[in-house]
Amino acid sequence: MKPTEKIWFNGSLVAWDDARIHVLSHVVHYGSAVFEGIRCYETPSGPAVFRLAEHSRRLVESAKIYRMPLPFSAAELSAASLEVVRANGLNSCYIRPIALRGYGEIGVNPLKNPVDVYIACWEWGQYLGEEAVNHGVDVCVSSWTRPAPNTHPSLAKAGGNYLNSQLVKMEALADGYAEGIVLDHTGAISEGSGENIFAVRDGKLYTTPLTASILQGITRDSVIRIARDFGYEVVEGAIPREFLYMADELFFTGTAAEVTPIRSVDRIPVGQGDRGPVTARIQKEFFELVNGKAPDRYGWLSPVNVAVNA
Ligand code: PPE
Repeated sequence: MKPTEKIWFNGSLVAWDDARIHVLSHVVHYGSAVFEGIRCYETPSGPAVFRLAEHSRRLVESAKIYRMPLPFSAAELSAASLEVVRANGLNSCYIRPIALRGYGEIGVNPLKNPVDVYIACWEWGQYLGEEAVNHGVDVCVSSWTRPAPNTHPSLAKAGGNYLNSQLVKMEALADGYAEGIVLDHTGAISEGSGENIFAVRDGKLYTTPLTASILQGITRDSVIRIARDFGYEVVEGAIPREFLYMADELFFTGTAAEVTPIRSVDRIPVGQGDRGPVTARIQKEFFELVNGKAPDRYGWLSPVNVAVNA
C-alpha cells in the first residue's frame, strides 16, 4: 500500500502516520469495527465516487446492528469521504471508512469504549490480478462455510466477519486458486471471501439471496439494475453448489473486485473457460458507467471537486 498524505479522523484531517490506535483498543482484541470500501474513479469531468450515499448508509446500518453510536450521519460521512479524497489530490482511489471501538475499558462489553471514525484513501488497482478482468480467475469451493445467519450477521460489514473470509482466502491461495467460493450453513452458495457471485445460464442471471449469509453488495445491486435494464431476467434465490459446474458463465462483483469473470471452479472450466458474452456485456457497461464514459443515468457518481448532495 502506498501511503497518502492525510486520513480523516473524527472530523479533522491528520497526517497518515498519526492515524494510530492503542494496542489495548477494544477492536484489536474483539474485532469490533464496522467499515466500508468505496471506489473513486477518474472520469472526464474529474474524480467521482461511486455510490457514495449507499456506502455511507450501509456503514450507519452496520453500526446500528452492533449498537455502536456513530457520532456522524450518513451525509456527514459522505462529505468527509469526498474531503479526504480532495485533501490527498487523488484522481482515482479506494476509500476505507472505519468506525471502531477504541481505547478505554478491556473486556467483551464494548459499550463503555469510545467509537472512533477514520476515513483513509489510497490507490488500489486490480483486486484479483491484471489478467482477471479480461480472462477470469480460477477458484475453488472452500472447505470453510459462512457463519449461519444467527451467528455473525452478514449484512453488517463488521471487522470480525473477515476472520472467516481470511480462512477462505488463505486456503484458496495455498491450493493455487485466486479465490474461494464459500457455501452457507445449508450447503447453498453464499459468496466469495470478499465478493458476491452471479451465475448465467440460458441467458438468465442468478445470484444468491440475503439469507445466504452474504454481504448485500452495492456492486451486486448495480449489476442487477444494469442487467434488468438490458432485459435480462435476474433471479435472487438459493443456488446449489453444483450449479457452479452447470453454469454457462460465472462472475464476482465487489467494490475491490469490480466485475471479475470466473473461468474455472475446482479445475472444472466454466463454459469455454474464458470470460463469457453476458459477463463481458455487463462488465463493459459497468466500467463505462463508473468511468463516466456513459451518461450517469442512475445518479451513481458523486463528483469530488464540487459540492454534492451525496
Ligand atoms: N461480500 C463480501 C464478504 C465483501 O467483503 C464484499 C466487499 C462484497 C461482498 C461486495 O460488496 P460491495 O463492495 O458493496 O459490492 N468487499 C470489500 C473488501 C475487500 C477487501 O479485501 O478489503 C470491497 O470490495 O471493498
